Amino acid sequence: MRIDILCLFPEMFVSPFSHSIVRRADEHGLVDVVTHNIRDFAHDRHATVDDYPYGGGAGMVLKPEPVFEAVEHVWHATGLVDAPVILLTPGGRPFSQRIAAELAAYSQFTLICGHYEGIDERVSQYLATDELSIGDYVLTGGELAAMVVVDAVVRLVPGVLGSGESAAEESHAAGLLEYPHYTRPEEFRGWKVPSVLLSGNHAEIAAWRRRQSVLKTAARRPDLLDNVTLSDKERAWISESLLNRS
Ligand code: 6GU
Repeated sequence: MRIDILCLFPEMFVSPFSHSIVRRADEHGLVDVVTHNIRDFAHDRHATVDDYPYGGGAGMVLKPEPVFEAVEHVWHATGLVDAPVILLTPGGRPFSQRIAAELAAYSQFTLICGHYEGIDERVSQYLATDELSIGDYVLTGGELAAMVVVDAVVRLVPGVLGSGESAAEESHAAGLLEYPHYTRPEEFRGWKVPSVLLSGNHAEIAAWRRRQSVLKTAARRPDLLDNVTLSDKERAWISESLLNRS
């Protein structure tokens, strides 16, 4: 998989991508992440990439020409023109595990990091194939959002996670939050590990974990339950726990 990132601060990616799972994926030749500075595609000798907003108002707007030309440079360099071009902006579709999995199936995609007060609307209309946001808060630029998207996608690329790590069982993969984890010691400062986990009874352990996942999701993220199929018994667990709370 190849991921091209177009941004104003490519240096921001150096440390995160040289420590995380992204580095391992890169070393194994599974993922190639290439950053580009939009400023290198500016037209004037001052390398201007922003300008005043038409109609007035506060802040500056990222000009369209350097962004279009940076994407066209990627197309020329890779010979592929039907890969997704994703604009990272607080106004985008909410990024999710489902979208991460969809992106992980592509052999290539491009991320554009917005900046300033905004980016010329023609990038959104005529260049980007999608727009993503990583949450309901405002970041200074799209770089941190790009790191989040790359991390979430890369760990889903086949072969990136080791055999001991599973992307299938974890939070959100099944639409539920993950069950609690414990490791040694069996008792820490008087707090014991739930005895079922020490029982060696795999069916009981699986049932306990499922129940924990269902109840935790119902308590913290009931919105997630709209997209999950639960058995009658699991629904009863939830009703019972809600009764016990009130
Ligand atoms: Cl993708 N960009 C910016 N600037 N802020 C954000 C965001 C993206 N997602 C959430 N906040």
